Amino acid sequence: PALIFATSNAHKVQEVAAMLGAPWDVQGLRAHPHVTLPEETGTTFEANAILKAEAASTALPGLYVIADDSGLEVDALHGEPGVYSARYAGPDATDADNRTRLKAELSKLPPATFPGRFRCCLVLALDGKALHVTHGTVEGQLRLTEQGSGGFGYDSLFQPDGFADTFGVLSPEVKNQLSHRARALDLMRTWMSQNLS
Ligand code: ITT
Repeated sequence: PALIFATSNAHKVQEVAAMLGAPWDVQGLRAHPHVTLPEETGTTFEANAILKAEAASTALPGLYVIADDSGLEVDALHGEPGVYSARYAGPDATDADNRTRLKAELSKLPPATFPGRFRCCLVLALDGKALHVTHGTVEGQLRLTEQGSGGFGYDSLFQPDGFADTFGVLSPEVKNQLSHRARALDLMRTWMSQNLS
């Protein structure tokens, strides 16, 4: 069956499509241009993921829809950028702008290691109602200089625990084994296999 991923982020679609596999046919919003995503007015990943999944599934009756709200928390920045990860450098910020802001904020602090984590909330919805919510986290350290060009967003600054390289250097296969999104998707896959025909 089709699983419509209600996101404007092609990297998220690529990762989830690579991870989920049969029987699901993961599709982005390209084939459904009438679907517009709501403003992310929530203050938690879960609230924003529910907003996106429920709005898109209202516009796509009878279709299973997932949404992902995710971001980076840095302990030394009191959890920032958090739910504002996509808008850290401003409303129209690019990933590169956001990385530049993060490096600038970390550079103002006394030299230290900077523990943090990526979080992902996934929501599955049908006909405007959330059916299931899962969460995933990956712990690691922020680096002050970018390393590698793989992945997207903050990947080139984030070194997952147990590895000596950032997600910008590690292969997509490695990222997809241990990422916040992989962990949330594992839980969603299990629920779908037990609850959907
Ligand atoms: P949609 O809301 O349309 O899904 P978005 O990119 O705006 O797309 P979010 O609002 O969930 O998504 O913001 C997530 C931000 O957190 C994203 O812009 C990245 O900068 C960062 N992020 C999330 N997952 C990431 C990952 O796996 N690697 C690197 N950065 C990630």
